[in-house]
Amino acid sequence: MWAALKARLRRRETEEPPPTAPEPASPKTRAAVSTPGPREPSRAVPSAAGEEVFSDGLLGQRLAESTLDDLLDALEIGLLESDVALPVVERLRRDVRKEFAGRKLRRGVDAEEVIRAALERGVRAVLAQPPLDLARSVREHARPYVILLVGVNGTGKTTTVAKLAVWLRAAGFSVVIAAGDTYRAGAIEQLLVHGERLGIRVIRQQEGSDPAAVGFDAIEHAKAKHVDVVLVDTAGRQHTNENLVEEAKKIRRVTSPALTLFVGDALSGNDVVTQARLFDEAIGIDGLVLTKLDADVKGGAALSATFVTKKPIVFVGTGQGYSDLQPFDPEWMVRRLFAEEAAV
Ligand SMILES: Nc1nc2c(ncn2[C@@H]2O[C@H](COP(=O)(O)OP(=O)(O)O)[C@@H](O)[C@H]2O)c(=O)[nH]1
Ligand SMILES: [Mg+2]
Repeated sequence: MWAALKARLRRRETEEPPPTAPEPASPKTRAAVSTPGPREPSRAVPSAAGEEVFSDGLLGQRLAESTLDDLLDALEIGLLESDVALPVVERLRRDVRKEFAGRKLRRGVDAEEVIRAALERGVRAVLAQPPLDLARSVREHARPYVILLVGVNGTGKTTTVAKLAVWLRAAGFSVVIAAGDTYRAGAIEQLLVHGERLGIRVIRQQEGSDPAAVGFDAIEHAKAKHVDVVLVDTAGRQHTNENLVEEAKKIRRVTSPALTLFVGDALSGNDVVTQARLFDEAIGIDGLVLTKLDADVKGGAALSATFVTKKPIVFVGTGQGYSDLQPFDPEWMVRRLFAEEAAV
């Protein structure tokens, strides 16, 4: 995210030199403008560090409101382009504005760094939902601990069920899987393959059967065999699909999950935010799993989904392998978002 934002802020500087610079540009600056440095020809004002957003003329001066607005507009567009949803953009914009309010930029203070620091603080605050420690939650809960995974088609629910099974087993828990996507024979088959590879029991019925009944069977099995955790896969559903939403409500009612996780694909950008909110309204979710972060250069979707739903990100999917699932660490996310170069 930061790498793209930085590029946008610098582009803005090149395209629109501040019209109301309160000091005349120094001869050095003018010379730099007319003969751009050979290494960075697109930069209007190469500085010693090659990093400033503003020309020397602005340093040591209170920022003109119009310049600040310009800058915040560029920032806003950059954030939107990084899949950061509008309510988050507005909040971050306020954070950065506050940082600049009435402030004099001293010579040698890099405005870009000021923006970066304000944004980083804002992002940390956005990500600071009370975290959910799954291993602890399972340990403290009655048996079996039921986890229901919901989301639209293709976001990675079934893959996440398999990854979660591996993660839970490594944490010392026994696991059974309910093949609750009874819509397609392929979905049941997909889980059976995972189950076989991993040596994990998959409870299923035939295609077209009632997924709530499959969940119920799996829970009965877990009770009889003292299995710690039941993972319930479900069919992908659009929040607009009334029947499937009703069905999901029924699965929820019958299985009374300790944890309902919304699985969202980070690559679907702002859609993931809308989906998460609507799933929360329709079914009720406790947390988020964001998948395909390995392929997501923008990074804003994760930020937005947790801000809008006020639910913690519990896990992130970072690949197609069984071990490509990590408990969410906000600092990891901050490092990723503010990497100087795009992560992917
Ligand atoms: N790169 C990447 N691909 C993933 C990740 N999670 C799932 N996928 C892929 O996304 C596709 C859809 O996954 P699936 O679990 O079938 O989605 P479902 O329809 O929600 O059950 C599959 O090709 C998965 O391998 C992830 O974290 N990273
Ligand atoms: Mg599936």
